[in-house]
Amino acid sequence: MPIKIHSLKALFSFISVFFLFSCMNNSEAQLQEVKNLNFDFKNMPLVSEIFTADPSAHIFENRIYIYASHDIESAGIEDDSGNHFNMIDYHVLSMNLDGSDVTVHPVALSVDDVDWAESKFWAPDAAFKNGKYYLYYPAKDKYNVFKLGVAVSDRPEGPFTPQPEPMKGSYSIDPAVFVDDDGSSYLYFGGIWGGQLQRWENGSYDKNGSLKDLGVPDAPSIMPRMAKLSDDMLEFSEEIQTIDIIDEDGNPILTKDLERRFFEAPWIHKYEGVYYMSYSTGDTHLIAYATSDNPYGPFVYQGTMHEPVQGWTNHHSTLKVADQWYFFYHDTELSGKTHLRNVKFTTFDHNNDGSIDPIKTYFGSDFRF
Ligand code: FUB
Repeated sequence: MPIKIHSLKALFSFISVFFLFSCMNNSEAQLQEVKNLNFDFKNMPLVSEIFTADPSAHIFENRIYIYASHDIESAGIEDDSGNHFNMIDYHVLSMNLDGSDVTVHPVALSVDDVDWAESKFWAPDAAFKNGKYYLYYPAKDKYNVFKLGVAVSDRPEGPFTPQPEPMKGSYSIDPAVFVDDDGSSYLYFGGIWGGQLQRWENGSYDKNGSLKDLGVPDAPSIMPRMAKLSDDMLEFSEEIQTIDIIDEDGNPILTKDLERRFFEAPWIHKYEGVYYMSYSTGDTHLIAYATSDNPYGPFVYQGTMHEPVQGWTNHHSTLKVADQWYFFYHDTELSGKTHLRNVKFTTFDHNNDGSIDPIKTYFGSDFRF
C-alpha cells in the first residue's frame, strides 16, 4: 500500500526525518528513536538538586554513601569520545539504610584542587581502610591522557585531600575498588573509546591508537584491568593485570560480540564465594555479568544483568543491605539529555543457581538499540 502524504508540511517532515536518519549511523539513529520513546520509569531519581551519574554505593558508618559523577551542562559536542561529559567536581550522596534522609553533601573534591588534573572528573569509587576514606577518580592530565587519582579523608563524605600525583602506572577510567573477605583490596578499571583503554594495549600509551576498538572484529576484545592495592591504599602493589572475559567454552569474548564484550564500568561483588564482575557493553547499552572463583579471573560470561536505560550510558554498582541486594544505576529522566543523568536504585536477587535475571528499570516491552 503506498504511503499517502496529505500536505506539503507532512512531506517536508517526512523528507527531513528520512534525511536525518540516512545521515546518521545505525547506532545514532537507534539512539534517536530511544530518546523519542516515552519511558514509564519504575524508580524515582534519588536527588534532583544536581545531576548525578555512575553511582558507586557503599555502607560506611551505618549509612549508605554513593560516590557519583556530578554531571553539568557542557559546551562539548556529543561524540564517541565522551566530549560532552565535562565534569569538574564530586559531591557525595548519602542516605539512611532504609533510604530516608537523602543528603547531597558539599563539594568533596574539585578539579581545581588537583595539580595534575585538567578536566573530566568521570566515574569515581571509594573505600575505607586504616581509619581513612579513599576516593578513586579518573581525570585527564595536561596531555589529554586519562589517569587515576586517589584522595584521602577522615570522613566518608569528604572533603578529600588529593595525592599530588596520579597513581603510578595508572591509566583509563572507571576505577572500582573491591575489598575481599581477607582484607585485600583490588582496583578494577578501564573503558574503551573515550576512556582510552584501546591506546594501552601494548603496555604504554599510543596516542595513535584508534578511537574505537573495531579494527579487528574477530580478535579478542579489549579486556578490563585490575591490580591489588598497597596496604596504604595509595598505589598498585603489583603489575596491572588484564582480566579475561571468556565464554562457556573458554574462548575469549570477541571484539565483534557487541552484546557481550567489555566497554567500561567494571564492578565486582562476591556472592556465596563467587566473584561477579558486571560491566557496561557501551554501544549496546547493557550491563553484562561474568563470574569467577578468583578475583583475577578469568571471568565466564553469564548474561545480561541490566537492560538499557534512557540515555547512552549504562553504569551501575551493587550493594547488600541486611539481606537484600540493591542495584544502583542512572538514567536521564530529569533532563532527557545523555550528559545530564540522575542516579536511581532498585532491588535484585540471585537465583538458586547463582544466576541473575536481567533487571528492567522501566515498564513496557524491552528495546534494544
Ligand atoms: O560519566 C562519564 C562516563 O560515562 C563514565 O566514566 C562512564 O562509565 C560512562 O557512564
